[in-house]
Amino acid sequence: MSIAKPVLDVLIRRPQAVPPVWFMRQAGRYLPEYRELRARAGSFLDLCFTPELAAEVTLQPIRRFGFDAAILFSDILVVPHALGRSVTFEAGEGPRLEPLDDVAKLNALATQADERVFAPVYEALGAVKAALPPNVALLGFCGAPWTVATYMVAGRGTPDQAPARILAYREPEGFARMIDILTETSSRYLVAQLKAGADAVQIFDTWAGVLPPAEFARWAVAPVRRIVENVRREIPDAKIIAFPRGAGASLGAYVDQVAVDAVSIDWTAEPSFVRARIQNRIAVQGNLDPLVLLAGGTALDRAVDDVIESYGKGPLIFNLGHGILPQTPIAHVEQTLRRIRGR
Ligand code: 1CP
Repeated sequence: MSIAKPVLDVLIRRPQAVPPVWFMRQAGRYLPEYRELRARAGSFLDLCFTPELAAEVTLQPIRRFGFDAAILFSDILVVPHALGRSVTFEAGEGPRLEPLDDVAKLNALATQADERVFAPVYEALGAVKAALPPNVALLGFCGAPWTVATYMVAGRGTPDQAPARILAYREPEGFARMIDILTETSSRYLVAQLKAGADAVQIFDTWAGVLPPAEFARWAVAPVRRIVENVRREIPDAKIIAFPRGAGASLGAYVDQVAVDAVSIDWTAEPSFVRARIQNRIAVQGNLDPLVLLAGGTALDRAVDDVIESYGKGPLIFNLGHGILPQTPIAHVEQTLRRIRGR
């Protein structure tokens, strides 16, 4: 007899009495066991590409908190790495890439990823799958082409992704070539993650919300729509969550055009709009403010109750509106889980 995974039940639109819960970036620097292992691992990419270590870090928050989903420990920037771009992670400073900031570089970008780079990721998924409790879902992921492109162009995180936006206006054809390469590579990468044991995959479009409507349609909607189509051509019942952060009122059109099973929403979402326009069709995931989780206290209890009152009658996966912050006290995560689970 197979044991149900509540996250997968929600993805087929079966609301749960107690919503399943996981947190974006649940493996990471707020956990002492992560910091300890990270210090021993060498570079961040070594951690991502050593299957035993990536699997161990993936499992740490499951053991400590009993989340309902484990998300594979890796990063969205392994895709540019596999496309031959240099990617490093400086301690405390975030990622650094060799900027791809003119049309000659865009046109010289490799069309095919070095697939061998991904082998340890699939191995890590297999190891996590074997170790997970049967009710816990395993999530794979990739970055959406637009978000990955913003880091490839700027070579680092920027507040408003201006370098990529400017390049997309100036060199739309070269930019589209890069987006197409990322779309095809990411599609194959997600299919392979699902074949390696992921129960579902999430597509992170962290920077979707900086785009005006026409650019949002071209760079955020169209590529993710194609990824979903490509993945479902190979795996028709693939379960896919999208996180078009900051999409706001465009979320309705997004869900009409991108046939995902759930969207992850941020804390600025308006509940009546989301219920009427999104949750009537697909599951929602979200959307606690990571800052209220950090702040704690009665404000945290109230905010947890608000998410459940706003979305708990429909299909809901409880999550944050964006990643957990490194300064978040562990006691606040425990408080949140007690509040959700009523004990
Ligand atoms: O020193 C460290 O330990 C590095 C911190 C760190 C961690 C823990 C980075 C660098 N990446 C990760 C893991 C990671 N990244 C996961 C693991 C699974 C999980 O627990 O959720 C995932 C899903 C990501 C995805 C990711 N990486 C996104 C999309 C989601 C989001 O949070 O917006 C983005 C934008 C990145 C890029 C990235 N990698 C790392 C950092 C610090 C950043 C952000 C850079 C910036 O914008 O300044």
